[in-house]
Amino acid sequence: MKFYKQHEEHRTWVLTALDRLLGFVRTDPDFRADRAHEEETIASQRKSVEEGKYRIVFLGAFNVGKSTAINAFLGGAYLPMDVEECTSKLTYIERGDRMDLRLKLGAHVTEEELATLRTVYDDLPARVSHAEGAPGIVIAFDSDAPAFMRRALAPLVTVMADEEFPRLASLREKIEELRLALPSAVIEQDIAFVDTPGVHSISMSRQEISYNIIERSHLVICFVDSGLVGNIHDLNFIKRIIKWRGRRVFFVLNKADKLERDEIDVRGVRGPAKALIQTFKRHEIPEDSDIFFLSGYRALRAQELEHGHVTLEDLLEDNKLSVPTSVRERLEESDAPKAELVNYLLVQSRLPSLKERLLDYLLFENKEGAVVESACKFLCERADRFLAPLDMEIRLAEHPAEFDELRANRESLIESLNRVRAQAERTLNEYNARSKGGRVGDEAFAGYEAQFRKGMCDEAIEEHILVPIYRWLRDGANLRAARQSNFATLSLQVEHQVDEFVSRIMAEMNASIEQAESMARQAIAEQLMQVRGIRMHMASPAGIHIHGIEASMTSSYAAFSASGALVGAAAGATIGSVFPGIGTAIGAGLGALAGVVGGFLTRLAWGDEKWRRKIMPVVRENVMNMLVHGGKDADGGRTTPIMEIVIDYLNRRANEFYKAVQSEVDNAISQVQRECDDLLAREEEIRRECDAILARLRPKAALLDEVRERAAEIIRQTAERDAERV
Ligand SMILES: Nc1nc2c(ncn2[C@@H]2O[C@H](COP(=O)(O)OP(=O)(O)OP(=O)(O)O)[C@@H](O)[C@H]2O)c(=O)[nH]1
Ligand SMILES: [Mg+2]
Repeated sequence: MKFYKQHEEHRTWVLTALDRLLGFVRTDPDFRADRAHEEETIASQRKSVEEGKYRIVFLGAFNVGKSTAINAFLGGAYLPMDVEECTSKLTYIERGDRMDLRLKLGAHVTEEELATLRTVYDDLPARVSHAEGAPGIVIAFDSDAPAFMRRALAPLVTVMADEEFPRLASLREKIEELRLALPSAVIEQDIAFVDTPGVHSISMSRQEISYNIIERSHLVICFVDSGLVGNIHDLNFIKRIIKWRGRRVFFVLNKADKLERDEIDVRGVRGPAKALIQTFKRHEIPEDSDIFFLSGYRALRAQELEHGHVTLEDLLEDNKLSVPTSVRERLEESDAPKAELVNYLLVQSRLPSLKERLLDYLLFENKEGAVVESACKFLCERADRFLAPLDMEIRLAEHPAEFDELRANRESLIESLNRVRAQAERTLNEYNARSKGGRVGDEAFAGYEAQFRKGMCDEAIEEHILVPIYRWLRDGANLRAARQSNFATLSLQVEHQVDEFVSRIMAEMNASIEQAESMARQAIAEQLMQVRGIRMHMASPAGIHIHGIEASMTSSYAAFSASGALVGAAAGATIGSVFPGIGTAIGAGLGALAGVVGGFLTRLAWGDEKWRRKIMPVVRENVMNMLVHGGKDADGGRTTPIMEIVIDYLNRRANEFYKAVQSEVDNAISQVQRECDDLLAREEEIRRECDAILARLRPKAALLDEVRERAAEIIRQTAERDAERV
């Protein structure tokens, strides 16, 4: 009975689990298989669990006590019993919501037959109606009392009905089988009893019984009158049943109340059991068949008393029960004689042990009928099958390949980008050192300005301009020619010297600038190539689809080549625009020189040496003004010295080159950076998508997993229990 409780629990769970599965299959968008088909399979599985009955067929000669024993199992006299041959129809007894009786008919019932039945049932609290669908009649009861059912059955299933209810003969003819539904307190959930007419009965052939009933049943209980074991009729028939697919047969030696105490011996050492086993031997029936003694009558009466269908006095007066005097005396002294009698009769009847063995066998040994277990296998298999695609999706969402690839890719790009950025910074710093002064490795650079200032220092001016002029003036012819030309030739000579001097310094400067810029240009070009490499890598990481990458690549190539040109233009254009300024400055400076020297000196009649001494300071002052300090123009305004112009140019050139290069690098890098940001955004998008998928799928998967695990657990438990038994 402990097992039965467990079985009931499992059964309830299986029904709920099937409903859950059905709900998933029916409506869930994440169910990925043939909906209609699965729905049908689950529904039919559910139906078989719901209706899953272990059918126990009661077989045996007429009058052996089959109907009485079933009544005893039910705890009330629902089925008619008689001292004469009684049952004439196959009758199923199952559990239902309330008491009713359904007749399955071979042909439609006539209104006349129905009317007759209603008349016969006149004094019963029962309503007679047509069954839905196939031909049949439903008799619904307003009360559960066994007597009402018994009385309703009497005109339909008994042999004597032919005499007592001849008007219902045509209806009886049509009855193929009867189904009794009894309320839940009376009968176990998964059990159906099948009452059959005595094997001798003419109303049903053995053939019919074997094909229609035995095949659809799980246990056959063969009833033998314990007083008549010697002449069991249908042993060949019984033998066939046992051999037939190994159908289990219990032998019940009934009416054990008529036996002497020492005759009741299941081991078969003496009494009817011994006789039965000998008969088995003769007929080659396996001797391990279970043999029980039973007094169905005692069991029934005990329960009738317990349920108040009869009184204590009724039973004490029942001769068939033959309650011994010792028991009667005990009852007289008892505080609860009713309970005591019930208990005494039940124990004597041996019904409880038969019932226990019977449920035990049906629910746990009888594999063919193990509806719950097979439903568990079904649940396990289906849950697993439905779970597989969800699991797969969950795994993908937990570790999306695309996501990992994107991230790894992005991280490596950022790394290379940072490397390029550092290289570019180093290059620009080197350029700064070369142009503004500083160190590059072991090498020290003065910078453009310092280099230029050094080239144009006083000593250099002295050496390269003033000394040659002085030397030129030493030539008397030159001096005279200068005086005669109002110093125009001197002016020309100074112009020539200044021009040569400035040009030489500028050529040196240009060489330095060219070197610094070309080194920077080359290094930066390499770094930009790396950036381009990064971008190209971005465009085609394996298996990743980044929308719009093609378009952005194209535009970036365009930007790259355009800005490459820009670097060159920035450097070249400034030089061109500054050199004419130097020319103007020289021209303006020398123009002033000629005027000044002429204005002071033309009228004096000095000797050559004196002339030279007077001229040289003026030349010097003007050259210095022109180159270094700045002089006065014709309107008295200050002229900008060449030094300032060139230094200004050099600084502007260095700054502009630096800026142009830096902005190109920045552009290229920030373009890549933006694309990395896009990748990051895509990663986050994927992450969000995955999170949404996980949030949606995980509860469903958990549900399926729970069904699968619990079903597997039940299967395991069952297997363990079976192993234990062996
Ligand atoms: N003494 C005694 N009599 C019993 C017992 N069981 C049944 N009987 C009686 O035996 C007779 C036949 O009982 P039924 O239950 O109608 O027998 P059955 O096997 O259903 O008979 P059919 O329906 O004709 O096949 C009735 O008078 C019962 O009271 C029992 O355990 N002990
Ligand atoms: Mg009967």
